[in-house]
Amino acid sequence: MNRRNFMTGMARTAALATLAKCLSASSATAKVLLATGIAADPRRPQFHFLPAFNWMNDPNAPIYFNGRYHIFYQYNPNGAYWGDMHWGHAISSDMVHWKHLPMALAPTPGGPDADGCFTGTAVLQDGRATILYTGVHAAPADQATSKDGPHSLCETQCLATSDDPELRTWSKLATPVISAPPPGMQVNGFRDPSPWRQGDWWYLVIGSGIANQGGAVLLYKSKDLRNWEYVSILAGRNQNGARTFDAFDPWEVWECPEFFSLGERHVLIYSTSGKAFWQSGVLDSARMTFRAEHSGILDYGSYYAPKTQLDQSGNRILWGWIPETRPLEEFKAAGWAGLMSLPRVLSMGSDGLLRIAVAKEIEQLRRQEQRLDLTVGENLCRSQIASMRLEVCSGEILLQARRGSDPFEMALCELAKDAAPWVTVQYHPLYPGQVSIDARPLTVAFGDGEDLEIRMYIDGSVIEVFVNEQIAITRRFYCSGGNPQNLHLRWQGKTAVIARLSLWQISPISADRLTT
Ligand code: DQQ
Repeated sequence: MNRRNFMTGMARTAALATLAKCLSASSATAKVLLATGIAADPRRPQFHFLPAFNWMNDPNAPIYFNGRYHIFYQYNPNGAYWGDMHWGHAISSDMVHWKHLPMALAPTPGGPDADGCFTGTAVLQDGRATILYTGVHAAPADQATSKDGPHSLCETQCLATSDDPELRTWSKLATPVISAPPPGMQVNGFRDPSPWRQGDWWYLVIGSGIANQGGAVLLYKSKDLRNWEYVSILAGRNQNGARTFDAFDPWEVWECPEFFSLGERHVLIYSTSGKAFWQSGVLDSARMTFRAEHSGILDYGSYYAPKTQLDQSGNRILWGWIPETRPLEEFKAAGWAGLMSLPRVLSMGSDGLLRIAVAKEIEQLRRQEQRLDLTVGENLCRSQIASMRLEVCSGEILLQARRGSDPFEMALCELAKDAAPWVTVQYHPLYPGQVSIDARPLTVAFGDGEDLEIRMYIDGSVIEVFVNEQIAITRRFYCSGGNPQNLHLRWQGKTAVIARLSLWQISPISADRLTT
């Protein structure tokens, strides 16, 4: 970084901080100026979805409806920090390019969601779009279901419907459809409803935690989405034999649960303590009990509160919130915080383990492939790798490498000499069932003779890394200075292990980085 870049960067940050403050006063001029700053922010992703301004967190109610994809998300219209939860909304024909629509849900003064419209799920009931979501309002401690710092919140499950072909407008029921946790149950949280249709019934899971027992997923059933009967605890820390012996926080809540069939099995996902988890197993649909057989982590990096939908071909698509990892004051000043992961297709391996792959739709953004010519011998391969570039911090990398008797390492770096790598991938034949990402060893169930396959999607300040469709790890990077970085690869070990190495530039999804 040179001094000029540094000064430009500092000046921009200071100006954006002032503008972010003005924005809470909703000044149109401030918005225009902030947009200008955001459009020039080298840390702002260009092919991931995020709102034009301000804070976003969980994906909400993704649904394919009327020939279009809709994504809703937790949104703070007042600035780039968590609070005053509304639902942002965007529409797409391909899950890649988005158009922002007006906010879909806002708190109703005096209503059950007066202090926030929290996470929820969309379903179609007789063709009509219906959302179940958690409404929160401040309540005395003895009526609270959750504590947010010094504040006591009452969480109830609310319902809204839309008859608009673009789901722009929603009508809320005035009273919650589930107004309290099961009688006698002392909960640490009661939120994020996720319904599905099964036979003649609607079922619903709600994220919860039972005092001194830990996280739990509560199961309800209904004939009409409006009158709900509590059934049982479907899963939890002390259920299914899973995770029972870990040390746990007595205030633990399993947030954003979702339960769905995938291949021959059923899958539960939930988020807690900053990580998103999955379990796969067997549902006894007569008793409505779930026996987990396998479990894992959906993403080892900055990734939380994922939510799924079916795409137009019936694939199970996972969306997740990628949070900031830089200090609050920095992202507040930037005027934006949080983004949506790329759409990930989930499938079930015959071994009962989850497989995760980025949706093929993203490939339309590829341009300018640089592919390593493997026929030229060791020295020329090395110089080819050294000359490959990803410009302006926006691209995709695919590595396929043979797991033989030679160790190797691939690092993604800025061009500056001796710059610390942004991501390092290592393989060592002493540990044939492992790959290390940034020195963290991760177990991969390789088939006989199966190559190591690494895919990376690099975008401004985020890198999504995938290993053999089994492991995902999302990293954040905040370059200093005012310009996006050009990146290159450093290879250690014999290049003869490489079966394929390709880099693509990735096109932005909008002209102005506002993802409109
Ligand atoms: N975020 C929402 C909650 C959910 C949490 C509030 C998970 O509904 O439990 O913004 O990130």
